[in-house]
Amino acid sequence: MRRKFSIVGVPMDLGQMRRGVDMGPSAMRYADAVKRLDNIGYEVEDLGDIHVDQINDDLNDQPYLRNLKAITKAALSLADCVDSIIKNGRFPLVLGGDHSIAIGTLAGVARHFQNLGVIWYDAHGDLNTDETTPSGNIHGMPLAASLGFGHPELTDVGGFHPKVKPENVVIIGARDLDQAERDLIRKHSIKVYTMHEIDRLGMTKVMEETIAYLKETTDGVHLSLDLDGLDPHDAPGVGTPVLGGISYRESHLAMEMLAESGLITSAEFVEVNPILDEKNKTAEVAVALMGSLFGEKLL
Ligand code: 6HN
Ligand code: MN
Ligand code: MN
Ligand code: MN
Repeated sequence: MRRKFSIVGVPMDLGQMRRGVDMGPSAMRYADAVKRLDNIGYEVEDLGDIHVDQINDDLNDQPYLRNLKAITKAALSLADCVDSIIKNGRFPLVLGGDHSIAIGTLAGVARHFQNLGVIWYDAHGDLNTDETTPSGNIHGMPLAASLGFGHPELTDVGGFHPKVKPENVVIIGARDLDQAERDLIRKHSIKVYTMHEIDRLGMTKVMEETIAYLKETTDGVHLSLDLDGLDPHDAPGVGTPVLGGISYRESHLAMEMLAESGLITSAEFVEVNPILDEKNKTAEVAVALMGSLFGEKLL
């Protein structure tokens, strides 16, 4: 893994309806994200936040793509930022913000890899398009957009698509998939470990298989970790909580196994909403998971 880290925040809350998730980057900084990585021994720089327009610009005329313009504008700035972080030989760590920001992160990362792998750690598939969305919320679309499905303004951020191929994606923790998302998963044979598989196989096996699967074909792996992948008991500060999720301990184990694998080349932690949280618990969980993902040792 690269030894130098660049942290960038994206105070984005326009991809969904619950305000407050734009304060996620601050909450994770308050939970000492920088110090946590610094203590492991990395050189860390915090680049601050990407600018996000504060207007719900097209709420009325685009009910199936709420705030499209402001979201794609921020996505492009984020893509350029992530691109230059990687060009500088550093590891990009993105703090969200709602999950719509992954469109920009992946647009930046994908410029550097022929066969980018993606681990989508989430209760949801985020595989909707403007034609299938039940909510109009773009945070339900970033994985679809990165695969090249959906509105061209989302799929073509950075001027190319797709950012990732279906066979290089692994979804972990899914338990709330819309019918169209299930159809897309089947049609494109996307690898998914739902909560059922996590219960049956255990997280150790799930991660062993995920790592073996991605190791074969990818030249880099992005981790997109939506805190709602965890159970709401452990991560209550999220906008779309779903009961029956991955525990904090299982998540630690998953991150530790990823650390040992050396596979991860970029990461983002999203959907932390301090307004809905209990004393910044979810931000603290996110930062603790960063610790294990980046090789923190207990002894
Ligand atoms: N997230 N499938 C639902 C939708 O509105 O498309 C929920 C999406 C949640 C997205 O948590 O990042
Ligand atoms: Mn706002
Ligand atoms: Mn998500
Ligand atoms: Mn989610």
